[in-house]
Amino acid sequence: MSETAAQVGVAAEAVAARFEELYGAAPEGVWSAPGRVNLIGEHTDYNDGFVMPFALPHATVAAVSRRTDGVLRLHSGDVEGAPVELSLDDLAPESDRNWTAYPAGVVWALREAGHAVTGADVHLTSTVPTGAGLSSSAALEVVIALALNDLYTLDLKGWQLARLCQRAENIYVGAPTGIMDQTASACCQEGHALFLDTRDLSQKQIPFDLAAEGMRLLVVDTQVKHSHSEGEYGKRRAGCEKGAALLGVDALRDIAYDDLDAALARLGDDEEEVRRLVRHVVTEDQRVEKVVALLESGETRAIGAILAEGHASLRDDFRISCPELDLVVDTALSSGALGARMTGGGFGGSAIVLVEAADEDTVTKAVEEAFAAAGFTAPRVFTAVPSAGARRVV
Ligand code: GAF
Repeated sequence: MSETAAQVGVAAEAVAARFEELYGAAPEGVWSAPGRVNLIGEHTDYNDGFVMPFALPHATVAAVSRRTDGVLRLHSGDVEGAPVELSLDDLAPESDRNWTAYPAGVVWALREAGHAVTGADVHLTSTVPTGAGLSSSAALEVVIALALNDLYTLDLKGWQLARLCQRAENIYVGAPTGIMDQTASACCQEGHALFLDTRDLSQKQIPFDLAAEGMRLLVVDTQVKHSHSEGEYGKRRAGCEKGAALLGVDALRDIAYDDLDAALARLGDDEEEVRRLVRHVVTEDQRVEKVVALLESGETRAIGAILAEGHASLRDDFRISCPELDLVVDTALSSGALGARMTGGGFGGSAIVLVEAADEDTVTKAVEEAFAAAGFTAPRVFTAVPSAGARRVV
């Protein structure tokens, strides 16, 4: 058993025991859904483009039982207080600003899609850091969707659960996110990165075992918190949609890289912001395809330069970086990293750093020292190992 599987096993026992204390009977089962990092392909998912996330060992673990009386009881071991009790008939979009909106939103989305979910008792806990750009929200949604899929024998596939979870997040929570995070949590596989076409959700599992090749991927959580229900994410999305409309395509994915210059020239002088957004999305899709090709031909070290290009594009064209993320990337690159970039939605959160295993400590120390010298909160650094997607653990 891998270390990760052992950790989830331990968490599952504790979560089941706490469920029994809270609700007076053992749960019908325990499920786990991971957070993710995105290797490359940022802000491409709501443009029908390509992404390449992999699952983290950090996960949300939930003990769940069915109810038949139209009641949903939700409890988190990470939040003070008694279970929150909701009536399924009262669930309504944007009615809840707490963590409970995510699981309640999934139940709402399932019922709205016609699935006969009649209630549930839930106790959960998570090791996915919140607000760190590592998809704690998706892990919370997907673990509930998978548990209810199994318990109510809905027979939905991972990608279908991801779509329902995205709907919960977009409509119920009110955050206009794409489909990457939920699909990553539902569909990733241990030892692989997921090459996902977000237009039709076709997928390819790409072997991604850096340890075997003498490398590491560090995640640097800058501790700068962010939230996608705040306005900047939505503004970027609206800007991309405007770009697609001005260029007469369904989505920016439809602009071929070779046609980019001509497309940019067609945008008016007063569309400088849209021009930058379009350039990021079209070049980022191409970076994903380049990374896939390099990994498939065994040239893993060469992806480092593409990660760094991706960061520059997110910083200068998409304008969603921040001083802490830039400091991680600049320091990592100047202290010997093969590549580095911000990951996730931006405006804070985490960066990833590709290093030779032998350079891991030097690069980590350089980043920590640079943060101290800049007067920033100390970052949290860990090594990311591509881990399993959502699954039943008990
Ligand atoms: C966030 C969103 F939830 C994703 O859908 C995606 O757009 C990402 O930001 C940026 O690539 O994680």
